[in-house]
Amino acid sequence: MLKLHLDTDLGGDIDDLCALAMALHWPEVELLAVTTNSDDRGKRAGYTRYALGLAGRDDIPVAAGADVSGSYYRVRPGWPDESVYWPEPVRPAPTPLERALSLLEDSIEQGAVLVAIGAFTNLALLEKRAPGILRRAKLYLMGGYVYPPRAGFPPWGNDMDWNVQVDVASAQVVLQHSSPTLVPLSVTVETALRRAYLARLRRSGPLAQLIARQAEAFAKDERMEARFGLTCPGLPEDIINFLHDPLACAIALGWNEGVETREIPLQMEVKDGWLQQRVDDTGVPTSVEGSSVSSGSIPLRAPSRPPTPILSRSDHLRVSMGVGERRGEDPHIQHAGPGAGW
Ligand SMILES: [Ca+2]
Repeated sequence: MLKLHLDTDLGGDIDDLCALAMALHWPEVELLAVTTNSDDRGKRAGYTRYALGLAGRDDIPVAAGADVSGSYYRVRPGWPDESVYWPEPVRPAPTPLERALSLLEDSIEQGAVLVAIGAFTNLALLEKRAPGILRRAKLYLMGGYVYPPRAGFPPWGNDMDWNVQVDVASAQVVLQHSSPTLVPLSVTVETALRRAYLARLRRSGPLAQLIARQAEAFAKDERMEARFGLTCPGLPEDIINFLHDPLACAIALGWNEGVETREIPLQMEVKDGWLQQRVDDTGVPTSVEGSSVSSGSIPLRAPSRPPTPILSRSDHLRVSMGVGERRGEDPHIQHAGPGAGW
């Protein structure tokens, strides 16, 4: 049984909810705990508990980690309208930060795969509390930006790498003190939650129905069918959202169809407050300007690191949000069969 820990910003972009549902239904996986980052007095933790409750999994510990009041973040994430996205008011579930860090630490010590699908604040705070721990973690990060998306997909740049750029200081700490596998935006933009899936989601379990509800609301708010479905030849016309976080989780859990993971020597630096990564075959340590670090202008020196595993495409990524084949199960990620349109 593979052990898993999710560190999430569930409650904003709906792909975290999809990732959670997928993880709960992935065969031979035990979800040890969920921690939230960029939380707001336990709001995300409350949403997470609510979602776990719909799946009958109140037994899984949830703790609220780094809070938006902590001045970690470039911007304060916005919140979708709770009365539209959730079927009833959801009670926040605040907990002490130390509780979240302890859950993370326990999961790492138990050998869990740790998947970070939000800002990396909690991981950086844990490294400060227990120096060296991240180096021992089986860590997968949804984020990083080395190559642009392929033609046919949104031509997003480094500034769209939310999980890194919303808290650059933490991303720096994590990348310097861990050996993560990066699942970058340039690959996750080749996934899609499609309107075609909604009918089946509505017929599935309570958690799938919540995803369907949120997907409909998200489609109205984000209008991705018009913005990307009609303009990006690589994407289905009925795209409601990308599945950044489910893909990161799937890769962490062993998914390898249509993708490959390559080891690339990366160096990073911060320019004008934005973290930039680049391939550096020399492997020479590079100074990193500390302009966005609380220590002010003290330059940080990146340690010499082994190459970073980074997800790439072997040919054509074929991952989609599907629903269970049997018994009205909640959704999991599944192979989009031959002939899939993207
Ligand atoms: Ca997320």
